[in-house]
Amino acid sequence: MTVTTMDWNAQIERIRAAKDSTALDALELQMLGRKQGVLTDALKALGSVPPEERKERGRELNEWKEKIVAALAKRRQELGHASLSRLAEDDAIDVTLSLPDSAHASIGHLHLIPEFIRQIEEVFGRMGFDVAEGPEVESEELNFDMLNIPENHPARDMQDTFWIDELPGYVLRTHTSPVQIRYMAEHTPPFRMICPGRVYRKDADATHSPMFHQFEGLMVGRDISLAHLKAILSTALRELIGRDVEFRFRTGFFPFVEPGLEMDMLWQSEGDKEGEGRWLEMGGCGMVHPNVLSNGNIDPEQFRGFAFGFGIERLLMIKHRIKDLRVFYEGDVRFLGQF
Ligand code: FA5
Repeated sequence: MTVTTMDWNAQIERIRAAKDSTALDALELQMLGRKQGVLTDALKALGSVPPEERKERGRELNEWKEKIVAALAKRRQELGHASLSRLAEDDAIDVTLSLPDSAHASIGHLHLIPEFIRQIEEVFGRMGFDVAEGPEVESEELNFDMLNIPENHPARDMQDTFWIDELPGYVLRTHTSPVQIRYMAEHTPPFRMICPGRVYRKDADATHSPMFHQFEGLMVGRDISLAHLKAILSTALRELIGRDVEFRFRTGFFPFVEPGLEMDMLWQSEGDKEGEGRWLEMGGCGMVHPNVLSNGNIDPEQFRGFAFGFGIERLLMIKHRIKDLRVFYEGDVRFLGQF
């Protein structure tokens, strides 16, 4: 193979003129490719050059190879810089540009229910409560039986259950209390947990919604008493409402606690002229019934615990002085945007 000086200069010119890195890669392959590169072939062909010329030809070819490698590297760098500077131009963001109507360019935020759930998790989390979850389609067994509510017991009617025709034995959970059983079965006392979530009942008026939210609480240990329950609830609820709201405990019946209590908060909107206001029920609570501890594989001779279940919408009604909970679900941004 005869390789003239002119040939190599022309190749170097082609490298310098390469438009982009794809063209450059193709040139590199043509010249230095292991199988068909012209320079590689020329070096291989040195063997057939007469011995007296071989040394000189070899030196020459190696010089060209160095020049070609250097030209490729240089062009590659130039093209790299070119594409980076093009990127910088194309992607430039003008941070001073004002939006067409900046008054409406506000950033969204969470709906007040999930936001309140986060606060609940934070407040109880600081008191060492774990956050648990449970399914919304729940077995009748966990929603009722394991909670000491036997079949045909009137307590089943108290909760206006949605039954599922296609799935006998299952209901849309009427409360978050079945998560007590689920949690007890998987954890060894002492423990404390809360479980916020959606629940369902055939109920609809200004203070009742067919889908609403509750949060359950459960604390089990060797020496847990009603005093712990009251202390924890009073502290947490005051913090969640954000002001010193008036509340009261009164006795209440739930088959899964003994004794059982209900908690009400004074429901008085600003401007209410009624004077003494009204009490709105926030939730139920009490000492976990021994049968329920046994159903959760916990020995009631060794451990005691308290449980509570509160309505999230109801707490928000008190917190923001809202009279009708249906506004939570209407999706009216004039209402939601206030929080
Ligand atoms: C229960 O659901 C019990 N599981 C609570 C409990 C847990 C008691 C642990 C003892 C131990 P109740 O049915 O009262 O209880 O409901 C609890 C709260 O949910 C009510 O006080 C109320 O705040 C809220 N609530 C009930 N029904 C509705 C509804 N349809 N819409 C909005 N909130 C509701």
